[in-house]
Amino acid sequence: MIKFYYLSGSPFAWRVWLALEHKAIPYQKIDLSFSDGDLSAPEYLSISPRGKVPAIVHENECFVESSVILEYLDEKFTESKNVLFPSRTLARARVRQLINEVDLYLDLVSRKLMNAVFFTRQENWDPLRIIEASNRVSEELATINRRCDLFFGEQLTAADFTIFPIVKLIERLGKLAETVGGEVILGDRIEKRVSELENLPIFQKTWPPHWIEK
Ligand SMILES: N[C@@H](CCC(=O)N[C@@H](CS)C(=O)NCC(=O)O)C(=O)O
Repeated sequence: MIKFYYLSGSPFAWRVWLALEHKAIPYQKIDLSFSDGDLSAPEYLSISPRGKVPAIVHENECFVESSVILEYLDEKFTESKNVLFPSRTLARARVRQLINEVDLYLDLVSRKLMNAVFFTRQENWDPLRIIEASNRVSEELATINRRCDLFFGEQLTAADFTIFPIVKLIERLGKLAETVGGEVILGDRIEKRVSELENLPIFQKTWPPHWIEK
């Protein structure tokens, strides 16, 4: 059975959890704690050399990088009727494009906002830094929002499992940013897609346990 190394609140780990559930792949979820030092424990570093989540172990092989894990799961577990990557070349390229938009651009700016509000003590918050980071996040979201029709269709794909977790995290960051005048704009199409996904059972089931409200 797949061992799935998970950290609550990580959008990348959430992506893999959604994929496992969507494809109904049996797995054992191992909850790691950042504050307990689980990610830097030698045992975990032998699985995930950079001490990052998610990671999976399957058939004695270790896999890291959430987008690679999704591709692996899709290619390995072909008996599931639910695919993560469409078989048509064009549709598959567009799913990969969305993943790259998130991993190479949106993630970068959302980390700036996360550092400014989550990882800075509130008494040291710099409103200008927070507003600037909020604007950068909004700009990146706008480039995705404009092309939503290319990325999302009738079927759930890896594109949905990629956008949903990071948008949910950004919403939380945005609420904090608002308190000092920052504003994160998700975009109408992203907002619509995310709200449609939110009520589906797998999204509810995989909600980060430490996020109290749903
Ligand atoms: N590109 C990686 C990103 C993984 C990542 O940055 N994970 C964060 C949690 S969201 C992490 O493990 N951070 C701990 C650390 O860097 O020490 C992926 O897609 O899996």
